[in-house]
Amino acid sequence: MIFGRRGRKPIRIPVKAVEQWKYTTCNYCSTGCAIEIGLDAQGRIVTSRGHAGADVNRGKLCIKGLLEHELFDSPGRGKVPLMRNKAHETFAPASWDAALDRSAAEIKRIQAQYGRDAFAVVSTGQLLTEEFYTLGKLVRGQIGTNNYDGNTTLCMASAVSGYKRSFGSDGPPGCYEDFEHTHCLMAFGSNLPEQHPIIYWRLKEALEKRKFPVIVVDPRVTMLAQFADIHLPITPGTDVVLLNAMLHVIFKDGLEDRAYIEQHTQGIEALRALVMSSDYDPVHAQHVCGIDEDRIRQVARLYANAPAAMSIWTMGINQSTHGSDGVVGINNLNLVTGNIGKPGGTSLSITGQCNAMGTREWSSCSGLPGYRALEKEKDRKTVAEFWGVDESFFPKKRGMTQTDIFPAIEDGRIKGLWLVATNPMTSMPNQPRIRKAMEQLEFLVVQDVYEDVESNEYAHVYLPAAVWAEKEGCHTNTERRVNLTRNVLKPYADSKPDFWIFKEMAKRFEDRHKIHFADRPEGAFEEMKLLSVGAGRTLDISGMSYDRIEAARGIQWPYSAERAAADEARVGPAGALEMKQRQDFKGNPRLYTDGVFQTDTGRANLIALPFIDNNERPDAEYPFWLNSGRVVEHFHTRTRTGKIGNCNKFSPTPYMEMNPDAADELGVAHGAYVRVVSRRGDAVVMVQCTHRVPRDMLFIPFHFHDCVNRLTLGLLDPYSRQPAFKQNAARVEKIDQREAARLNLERRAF
Ligand SMILES: Nc1nc2c(c(=O)[nH]1)N[C@H]1C(S)=C(S)[C@@H](COP(=O)(O)OP(=O)(O)OC[C@H]3O[C@@H](n4cnc5c(=O)[nH]c(N)nc54)[C@H](O)[C@@H]3O)O[C@H]1N2
Ligand SMILES: Nc1nc2c(c(=O)[nH]1)N[C@H]1C(S)=C(S)[C@@H](COP(=O)(O)OP(=O)(O)OC[C@H]3O[C@@H](n4cnc5c(=O)[nH]c(N)nc54)[C@H](O)[C@@H]3O)O[C@H]1N2
Ligand code: SF4
Ligand SMILES: [Mo]
Repeated sequence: MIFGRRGRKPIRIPVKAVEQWKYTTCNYCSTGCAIEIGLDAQGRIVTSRGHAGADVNRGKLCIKGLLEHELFDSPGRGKVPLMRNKAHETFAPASWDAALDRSAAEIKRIQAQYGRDAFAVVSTGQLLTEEFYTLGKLVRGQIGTNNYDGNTTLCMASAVSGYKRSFGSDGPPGCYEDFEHTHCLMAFGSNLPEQHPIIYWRLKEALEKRKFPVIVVDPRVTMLAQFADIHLPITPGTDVVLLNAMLHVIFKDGLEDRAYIEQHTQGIEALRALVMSSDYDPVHAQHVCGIDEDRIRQVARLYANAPAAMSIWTMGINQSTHGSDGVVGINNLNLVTGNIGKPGGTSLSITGQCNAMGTREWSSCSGLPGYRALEKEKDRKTVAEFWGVDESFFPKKRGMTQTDIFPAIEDGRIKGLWLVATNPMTSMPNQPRIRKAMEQLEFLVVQDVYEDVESNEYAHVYLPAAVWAEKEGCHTNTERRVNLTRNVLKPYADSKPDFWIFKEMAKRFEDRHKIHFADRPEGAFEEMKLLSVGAGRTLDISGMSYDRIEAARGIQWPYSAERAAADEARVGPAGALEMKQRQDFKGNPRLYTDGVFQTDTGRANLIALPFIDNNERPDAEYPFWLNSGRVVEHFHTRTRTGKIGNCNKFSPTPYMEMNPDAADELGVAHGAYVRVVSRRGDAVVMVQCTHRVPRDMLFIPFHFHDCVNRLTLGLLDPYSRQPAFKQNAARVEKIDQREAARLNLERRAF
């Protein structure tokens, strides 16, 4: 292939000899891009590309997806299981049998000595859905601890809880296609261009065809804010006040959708009474949320007058002491304006990890598989019968969340922990406290792709896991689209698929319950299909199969067996279809199109949300808001992207955004190292002077170890138990530059 202008020396890109393309889904963020991996004649990976026929990405990928195939043999991967000697001094290679035997024996010892719930399991949003289902079966059906949660408590818990409070069930009701229909889009605390680049591209495409206003609510001038029509630089943690004030204007001007409210909702009186109080009159609310009164009125009118309006949000809402209320507030706004379940009118939580949805649906972390609840007798019975276990083995309500498990380690209620695909040493708030908790564990198993992951420092047993296309199974993305990753290559060295590890562990618990586990992930998927049907269930995947999913490049649930049969009768079997016909297997783009919700009455709940100001706030001693988040090149704790040259090269240094005026005031130069101090600890970072943050705010990406989470407090949301990672107080101190440079070089060891 040759690019370049006539007469100039052309740029040559060597043609790679691809013999075969294999179908996968990206394993980083929740956008859910379809990736094809190219293999040469010897079966070696030579390249990858976005799938042109996939609805989600239509051939596009971001930097992480483009380079993802480089991670299979990246440095630091776990080759064999490791076990620590008794004195916790050395880590030595062990056989799989020895590592699993020891783990099972320690779990049993701890449970016998301290009670079943004294052993906790913390999982993730990174695994395949079939693996989540299998882990749930093992933990709920055999190990029998109720202290089982996922890192989704750091991420999506507020969205889940808000959806349940408003609609009676989890499940984002909209889809990316809504951009094509909407007349007004409001984005709360979501930076699509960096965190979901391909969703951003879908939004840009829609805007190029048809202009509509984009309003961004974020205290930072993010890339998305730069491109917005209106940017609302909100005071951190006060989105609920803005949302209540918008409703105040909507009711005052009579812009609400009365017919929709009357037919499909309940609770309007209490909501109206609260938002009409003087607290939420924009005249007063502006002093709390930092957005001036006229702007609030303008945005409220724009939103309510649009024929269809939609809201999206991510961590700026969820990671807050008002996370769940923020989600309910967004749902209130959309219900009051009749913007649920219609094209371009929706409350769409942009999910985080590639399979954060899969774990919500099938892992049994906070309940039982298929959005079933431990609290409901009928649900406990159905699952107990299906798995062949005694119903009384299930607890009657959910146990601790991840953010409650660590304090319980501190006070001795929990003695043992199994970490599956999560790295709390870097990702949990208040790292000094987490470190102390980890030191106290009698037994810790770490199951991760990388043996150099920080949490492994405290492990007694390390289980090396296979990654991404070394395995086979499904993910569910932000818009409820189930997509497939085919197995492309063998697991690295002696690492094993998580599916295999869970099943091997299950054999060691057969003395409690002998449960049937499917041989292959596809068998587990078939089992999940059976559990997904039932009267009125939204989460129906019974019409899906691996072949249908691959043919359609992903199918959105609900997708029933009847619907699949009708689709096949119309256009033929999945395998034999032309590209155009494949689109007929899409599934359902939207939920609640009939205005019937999953509550007892079928009506959605409108909920009054009084604002309580309970954040740690800047003061004389710690005068800055400390905000944290992400950059495009890195994913989370950098276990993967930190090892991939072209990701790490573009973003190698722990840095901090600081307003140039604030830097001037303190005499801090652009590019200088500083010490940032909070009530929890300190961290050394390089200053990047930028007007992206206001004068009283610092922003630090959380990807680097020993960095921002040494400083964060992480107060919890009362409903979701999700930490407020983004609202903390800190101060900045000057330090010796040579000493700091040395410290940072050491830290860049990879
Ligand atoms: N490149 C890359 N992409 C990713 C990830 C990654 O690590 N790297 N991780 C994935 C995951 S798991 C997730 S959860 C998503 C996260 O995706 P995003 O939530 O979009 O990313 P963040 O940078 O964490 O936070 C978004 C914004 O919230 C703003 N914010 C802070 N406080 C407030 C507030 O009080 N109100 C409002 N309205 N906004 C506020 C911050 O200023 C920040 O700009 O990204 C996913 N995609
Ligand atoms: N200050 C601050 N802190 C934050 C956030 C923030 O915005 N600010 N965001 C929070 C959010 S939204 C999230 S989602 C969390 C993320 O926090 P973590 O879950 O701790 O972060 P990851 O680095 O994704 O950890 C996943 C681990 O799983 C491993 N892994 C990947 N694939 C597999 C697999 O297939 N099998 C196995 N066994 N292991 C695998 C990776 O190597 C990695 O070590 O961080 C939270 N922490
Ligand atoms: S946008 Fe997300 S899913 Fe798509 S390639 Fe990038 S990281 Fe992967
Ligand atoms: Mo996340």
